[in-house]
Amino acid sequence: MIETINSSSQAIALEDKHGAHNYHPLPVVLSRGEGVFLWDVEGKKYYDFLSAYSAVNQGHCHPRIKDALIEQASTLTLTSRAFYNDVLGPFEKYITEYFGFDKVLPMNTGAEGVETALKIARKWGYERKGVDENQAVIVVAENNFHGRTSTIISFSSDNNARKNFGPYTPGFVKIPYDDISALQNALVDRNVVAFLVEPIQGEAGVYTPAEDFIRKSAEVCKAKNVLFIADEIQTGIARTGSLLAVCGNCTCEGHCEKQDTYTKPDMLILGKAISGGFYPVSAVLADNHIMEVIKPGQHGSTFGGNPLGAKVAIAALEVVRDEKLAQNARKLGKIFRERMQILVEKYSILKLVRGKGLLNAVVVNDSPDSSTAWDMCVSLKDNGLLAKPTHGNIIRFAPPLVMTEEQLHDCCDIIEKVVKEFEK
Ligand code: IF1
Repeated sequence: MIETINSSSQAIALEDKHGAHNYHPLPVVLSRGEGVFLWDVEGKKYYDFLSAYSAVNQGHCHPRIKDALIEQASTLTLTSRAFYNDVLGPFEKYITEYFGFDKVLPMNTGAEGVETALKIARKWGYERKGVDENQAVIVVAENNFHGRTSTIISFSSDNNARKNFGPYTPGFVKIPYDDISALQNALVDRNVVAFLVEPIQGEAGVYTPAEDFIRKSAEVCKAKNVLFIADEIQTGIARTGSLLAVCGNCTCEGHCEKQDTYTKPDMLILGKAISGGFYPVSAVLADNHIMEVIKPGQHGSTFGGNPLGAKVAIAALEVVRDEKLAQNARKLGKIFRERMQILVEKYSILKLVRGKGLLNAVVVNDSPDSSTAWDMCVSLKDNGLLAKPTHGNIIRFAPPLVMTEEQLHDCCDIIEKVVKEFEK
C-alpha cells in the first residue's frame, strides 16, 4: 500500500526507515513549489534560497516549461538513439546556436556530462595531440566538485566523498584553485590533455577566483595545446549574472562573444537549470575538431538526447532569454551582497559575504566544526526561508532567478532577523 503523507514527521520517518542515509536534509518536507516559493506538507510557505542547487533558476514549476513537458510527454518520450527522433535535431541546433559551439553531446545528469567531457578529452589527447596510449593526464583544482561517479570522486579533495570508494581512477593531477603559475607548472608535462575547472567553486563555498583567472587559464591551456574545460553545471544558465560565468562581466542577455569579456572554453559542460528542474538533462558542447573524435558506439546513454528532455531544455533556455534572467540575477545579486555586507559590518557573528550574481555565500564567524550555520538555517526555515549550510560554517544563498527586488528585500529582512538572534 502507498502511504499518504499527512505530516512532516511521518515523511521524515519513512525516508529514515526505507531510504539510504546518503543525505542529511534540513527537517522540512516540501510538497509544492511555484516560482520562488515552496510549501511544506503542513502548508507553511517558504522562500527557496537554494533552487535545488541551482537547477530551478527559472523558478518552480514554470508554466512554459511545464506545458512543453506535458505536450511532449503526451506525444513521444523515448526512442533511444537506435533511431532518430524529430526533437533532438531541433534541440541540437538550438543549443549550439544559443551557446556558440559547433556540436553538442546530450546526456542526463551533471556527473555524466563531466564523465563525457573527460572521455572526449582523453580521446582527443591520443588521437589529435599524440599522447601515448593510457598516459593522458587531466589537471583539476583542489576543492573541486564535479559529481559523484567513481572516476570523478577519484580527484576530489573531500575525504567524505572519497574515502573507501577506491581503487581510484588514475590520470588526474590536482593544483590549487585560482593559481595560474601552478597551472603553468602542471602543463609542462606534455601528457596533459585538459584542464577541468569550475569558473566559481560552488561546493567549496562559492569561492570566486581572481577576475582574470578564467581568461588566463584558457590562454595558458591554448599555448600548451591543452583543452580548457569549463564545468558550468552550477554557474551556467544565468546564475552568476551573465549567461555563463565564462562570459565575465558581459551585460548582454545571451551569448555574444565580446572579445574583452568572453572566454570560450574548448568544452562547456551544462546541466541542472538547462531543464529548469523538470527533468535531468546535461550537455557537453564543443567545436567539430574536438567532438569529431567520438564515433558511433563509443559513448552514449539510453536516455541521453530523448525527445522529452530535449523539448523541456528548449523551453527552459527560452525562459532564461525571454525573461532576462541573467540581467535580474546581476541586479539582485548586487543588492543582496550590499545588504549582507551591512550585516557583516554590524554583526560579529558574520565574517564575510562573497559571490556573483545570485550565487552567493555568507561565512559564519564560528568554527567549521560548530553547529552555528546549521542552527541558523533551521531558524531561517522557521522564519520562512530555506537555505543550506556547506563546509560547516558557510551558508549558500542561491534563490531562483525569477525573484523580484521586493521579494529579495523581504528575504534580506528575514536573514537580518535571524542573524540578530544569533548575535551573542
Ligand atoms: C549533491 C554542491 C551544489 C556541480 C558541478 C557537476 C555536478 C555538480 C559544478 C554534478 C553538482 C551538486 C550535487 C549535489 C550537491 C551539489 C552542490 F553542494 F556540491 F556544491 F550544487 F551546490 N559539477 N552539484 O555543482 O551534477 O550529477 O548532481 O547532476 O547532492 O551531490 P549532478
